[in-house]
Amino acid sequence: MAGMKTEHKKVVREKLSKLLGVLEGKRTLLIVMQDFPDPDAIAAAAALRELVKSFQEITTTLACGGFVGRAENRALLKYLGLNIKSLDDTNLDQYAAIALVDTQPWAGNNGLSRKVVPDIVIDHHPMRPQSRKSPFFDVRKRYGATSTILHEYMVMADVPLSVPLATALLYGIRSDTADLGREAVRADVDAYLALYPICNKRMLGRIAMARVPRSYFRAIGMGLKNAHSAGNSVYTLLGSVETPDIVSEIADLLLRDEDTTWALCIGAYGKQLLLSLRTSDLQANAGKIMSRLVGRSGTGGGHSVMAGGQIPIDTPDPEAFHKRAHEVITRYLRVLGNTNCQLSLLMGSDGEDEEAAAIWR
Ligand SMILES: [Mn+2]
Repeated sequence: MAGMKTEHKKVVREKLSKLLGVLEGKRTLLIVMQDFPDPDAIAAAAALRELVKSFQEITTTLACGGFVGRAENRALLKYLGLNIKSLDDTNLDQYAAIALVDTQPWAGNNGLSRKVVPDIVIDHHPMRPQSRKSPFFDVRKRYGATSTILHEYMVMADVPLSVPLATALLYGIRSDTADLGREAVRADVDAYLALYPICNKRMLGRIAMARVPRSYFRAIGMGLKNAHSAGNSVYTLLGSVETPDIVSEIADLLLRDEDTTWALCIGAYGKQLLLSLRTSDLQANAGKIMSRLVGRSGTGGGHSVMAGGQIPIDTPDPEAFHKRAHEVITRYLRVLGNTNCQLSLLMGSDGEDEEAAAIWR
C-alpha cells in the first residue's frame, strides 16, 4: 500500500465502503468460485470472508460447482482449514447475499445459474456486461490476480492478515502471474512484497511441492505423447481427465518448448471438453482466440497470454469428444495460420501416431 497512489487509494476506499454497504444488515454470504478453483480464487474467497467478518456478524460459506482437484490446491485448502461446499447441494435462497470471486456471471467456468444476479463480483478477467447488473462489482482486467484486489481491501480496511491468509494470497498471486513474470502489474508486485515477510515460507514450499496421485503422471505422459507441433503452435489431447486443472498445467508445460509460441491442451471432463490456451506472444489476445475456438456452443475467454474454455458435449461418448476436439484443433491451426505447416509429434515420431478415439474413454 505504501506505493499506492493517492488517487488509487481513494478508489479502493470507495470500493471498500460500497462493498460493505451492499452487505450491510446481511447475516449470510455465499462466496462462489470457479468450478475448479485455483489458488487465486481460493485465496481471494478466504480473504473476502475474513474481510467481511471483521466488519459484521455474518456467516460465510464457500462454494463451487466442481471440486478442488489439484494436489497443491488441496494442500492450500487444508492449510487454511477451509471447507468448500458443492454448489449443487446449496440452496441459494438461504443466503442473504452471493459473491462471485475470480470469475464473473455467465463466464461459463462457474456453476452459478445465469438467472442469479450476484450481489458482489470481484475479478480480474475482462469485464463481462452481466457483471454490471450486480450491486457491487470490482473488475480489474489489468491485475494479475484477484488476490491483489482483496489484499488492497484488507490493507485499506486495516484488517490484520493471519499467516495462513497472507501465505494463501501470496501463493494466489504467484500462481496466477507465474511468479510475477506473466501479466503482473505494479499492484501485484506491491502486494507480493507486502505479503512476503508475513507468509510462511516453509508452508509455501510444501504446498507448491504437494505430493500428487499417479493419475497426474499418467496425464503428463499422455499430454506429452499426444503433443503435436505445427509451425509456431503445439497442441495435445489428454482424453478424459480426473482433475480438470491438469489441462491448464499441461498447456503451461508445452509452452516451455523453445520453438513454440502457442500451446493448446484439450481434455474431457464430465460432459465437457475443456480447453486451455497459452502463448508467449505478449502482443497476442489469447482470450479472443479462445472465443473463436469454442465457437457458439461453448464458453471461454481469458487474458492476453492465457485463456480457458469449455464446450458442452450432448452425448459424451469417446467418438463425440474426439470429433469435437479435432474440430477445435482444425480451427486452432487455421486461426494461427498453421494449417499448411508440417505436422509432427513434439517428442519425435517413430512412425506410429498412437492417438486414437480410445483415449476419451
Ligand atoms: Mn485469478
